[in-house]
Amino acid sequence: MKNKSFNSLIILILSMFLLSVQIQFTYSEPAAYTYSDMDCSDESTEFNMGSVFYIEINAPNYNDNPSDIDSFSFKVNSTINPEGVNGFAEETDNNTGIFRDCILLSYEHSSDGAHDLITRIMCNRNGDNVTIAIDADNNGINEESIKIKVLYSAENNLQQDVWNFEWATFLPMFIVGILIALVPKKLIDKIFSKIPIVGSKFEAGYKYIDTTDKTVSALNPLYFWRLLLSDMITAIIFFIIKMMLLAQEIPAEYVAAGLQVKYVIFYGFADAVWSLVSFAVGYAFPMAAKELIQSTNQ
Ligand SMILES: [Ca+2]
Ligand SMILES: [Ca+2]
Repeated sequence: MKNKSFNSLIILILSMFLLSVQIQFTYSEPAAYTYSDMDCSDESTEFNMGSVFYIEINAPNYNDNPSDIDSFSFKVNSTINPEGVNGFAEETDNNTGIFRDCILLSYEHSSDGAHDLITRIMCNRNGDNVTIAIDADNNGINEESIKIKVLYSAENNLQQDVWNFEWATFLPMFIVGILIALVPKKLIDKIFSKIPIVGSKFEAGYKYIDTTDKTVSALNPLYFWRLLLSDMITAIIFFIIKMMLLAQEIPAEYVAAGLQVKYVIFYGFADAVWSLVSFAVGYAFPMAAKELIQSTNQ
């Protein structure tokens, strides 16, 4: 009995020793892992298109200065951007030898990382593969290579499409705004006096219309319940946007993802906002300039 417990004690001491050796071994070896969270606790190598992920690199060889934060760069590329960019790994504290960076799977462009600047790698929105190559022991040769699977994300693609500014929709409305602002007031009055919807008085400025307003609700319950220009211009904007919405086609990827309704609402709303903004700028700018010239002449 005594012998048995002695053996157990020996095994316990031996396993503790082995465990400590194991831990030390893991820490001194250069290694890199990717995570979905900022604290680097949720390890993963698959991330949604458009999202951000985090990388932690154990690289004691780059800890040149024990009383300051060190940094080094590594390489990131995707299949549509094979030349890639430089990631920027920054030490977590003065003397840890552990470095971190944050990488964005970008829709628009790739750009190098730097202190306080995120590393961006452009990816294929329908799914891509990213490779991260690291010279973790600082001997001039990359030995750590992490393969990241970039997952197709209908929701992120949708958001990208909705809030991305496009000159193609902004410019035509901007030009229409300028043209209408330049038409003489008398002519505008004459042309639009016959439209019975909302009066015939032509005024520059803004107007708030209540959502309970029956006329406006009947015109378009979805897009125009807030900020509107003058009575006449409101009617014009409404008709133009209505035509644009009807002409829109829902991309196949959203239909496949079952996002038709969401897509129409979000895209339609964003489109209406862009159109209204561009029209308002295009309309207000020549009017303001005209007033300014008149007031300086007086
Ligand atoms: Ca350091
Ligand atoms: Ca190396």
